[in-house]
Amino acid sequence: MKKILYIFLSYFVTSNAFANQPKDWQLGFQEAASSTMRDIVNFHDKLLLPIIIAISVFVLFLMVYACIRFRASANPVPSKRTHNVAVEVLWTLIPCLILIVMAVPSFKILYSQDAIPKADVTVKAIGYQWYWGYEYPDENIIFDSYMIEDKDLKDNQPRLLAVDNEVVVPVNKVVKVLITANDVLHAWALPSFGVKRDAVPGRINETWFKAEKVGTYYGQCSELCGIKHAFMPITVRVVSEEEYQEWLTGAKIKFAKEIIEEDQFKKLASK
Ligand SMILES: [Cu+2]
Repeated sequence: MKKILYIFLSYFVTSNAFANQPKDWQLGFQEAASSTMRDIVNFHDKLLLPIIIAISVFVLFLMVYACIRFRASANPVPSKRTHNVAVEVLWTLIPCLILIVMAVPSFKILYSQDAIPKADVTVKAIGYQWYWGYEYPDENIIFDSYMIEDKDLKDNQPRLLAVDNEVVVPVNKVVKVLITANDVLHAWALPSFGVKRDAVPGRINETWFKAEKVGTYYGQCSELCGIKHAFMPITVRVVSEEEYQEWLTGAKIKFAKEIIEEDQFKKLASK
């Protein structure tokens, strides 16, 4: 009972430390944290759901009507009619129109996900069996990101979603994500940013997001990739620009890809 009450309350009480992750008994999407995801949620809630409900109600009405109106007891001599041109034209044209109405906004969202604006930060995500590796190609940073085992979880870390090294990105900046894999197919997916792309060995896919709220966001590998598929989560921490710069300074030392002499680094950066 206490648990049910807690779940119920969690829908209305938002905590200060914003974290977007699946909730128990969740219905619908996670809260949107990017314009792309907001478009997807609006498309689903305001267009797809009304169409689905209207079609379901209409079909149910037709079935009930046919059961009652054409029941055997009321129709001792059954009708032999097989064709009705008007009805046949209508039930071909109306579904076509419905599909067109759905296709236009859906393509618009799809193309907006594909056209990547000028990136402020580039992150490369590489899928491995069974963890994610990350690279910041412009910053000489490389690290691996493993799930935290149950026994090592801290209080505020969600089970099966928290990782040891999180991806850190600045808020309100365009982050371009290059996605690939090293062994089998994986998929890099973050529901609250509306991001999901396959990680294919030998090929680089790309997508982007612009996080609008500071917080921690959780996603998972979304392509069945082997026995520990469920244990390679994705954690992205969105921070302010200052915090990001602070993190970069530390990460460049901790996760340095190559040891680069300072003057050499300056030369590379000026190119
Ligand atoms: Cu995977």
